[in-house]
Amino acid sequence: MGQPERGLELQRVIASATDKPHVILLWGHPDPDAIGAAMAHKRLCERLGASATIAHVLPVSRAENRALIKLLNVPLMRVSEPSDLEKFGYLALVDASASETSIRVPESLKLLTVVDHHRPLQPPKAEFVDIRHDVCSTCTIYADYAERGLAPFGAGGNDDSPVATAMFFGIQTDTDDFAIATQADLRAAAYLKPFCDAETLSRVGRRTLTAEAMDAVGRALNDLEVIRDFAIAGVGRVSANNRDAIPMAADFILRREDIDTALVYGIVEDRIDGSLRTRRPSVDPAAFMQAAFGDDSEGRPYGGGRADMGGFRIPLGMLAESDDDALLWRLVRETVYKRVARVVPELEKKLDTRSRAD
Ligand SMILES: [Mn+2]
Repeated sequence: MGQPERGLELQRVIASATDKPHVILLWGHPDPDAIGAAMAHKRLCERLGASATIAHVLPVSRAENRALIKLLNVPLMRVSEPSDLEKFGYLALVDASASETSIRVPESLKLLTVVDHHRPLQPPKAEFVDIRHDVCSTCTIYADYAERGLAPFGAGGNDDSPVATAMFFGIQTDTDDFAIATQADLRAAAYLKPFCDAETLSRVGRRTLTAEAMDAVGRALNDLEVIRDFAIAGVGRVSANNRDAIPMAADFILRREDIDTALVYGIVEDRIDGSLRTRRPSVDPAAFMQAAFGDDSEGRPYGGGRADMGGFRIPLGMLAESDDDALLWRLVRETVYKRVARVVPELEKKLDTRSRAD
């Protein structure tokens, strides 16, 4: 497999790039796996003599993730302009193989490392790339490096507890509380557990949600349309901070026993934001997204996905300036239904009956 050498190779690449500061730029809304892996990467950089900053563009949208960051004191830098990234020389990506699309990365920033468990759209061009498909979490890969001797936990009298705790929680959330964990994920969790802070773990594990997110889930249930084993639901408008109410509602709807694929969407700021969840092996979320929503004018797909989940973002453009939220929502729902009807044709009829009922 050559896996033992991967850690040595990563060590070599980081240790040969200590001349300029590193930035670990998180993709999308930071989730526990990305946060845990970023902390692991930052820890490695610092052990090897490089300075590293964890940065993100989009807000941390889930209450439980904000709690994780607060409880573990995770140092995060929010960036909004490309110039915010100019002081860094090296870029590290964790839990993603392409850099965040909502910001232009300065040319001077060199993509150094990519560690991920998702299938890449294009093979990333970085000095070090470790993409594994036999794990469900990026934190598993970083725990594997440590277990194989790259800055092992607990050695050297350092307090590794916040990093280990974040990594453990990252594995826990990306494996649906270990339900879909592979042997490698379970092994990594077992390796990290003795270094975790048990109280912090149980506090972040409470999975609190905001009142707004709960309301959004309620609206999704009200709007639920079921076609055989496919469900679609809209949540209306949600704030950027509560954007994760959309995947949360999709996860919840998927728990209904007669449904195996759920698509939930809503308006977030100036765009339509949606999440697809599926339990059915024959449904490929990326292909579903492509068939329904296609590409934007620059040829980039509106949506993407991995084996069991996918998402899409469609900018509303000038329509977003409309003051008539009810009208805007009707337009959004009609557009989404029409597009999804390319994959689930019966949806077109639902739209007809619905608009007549209006
Ligand atoms: Mn992940």
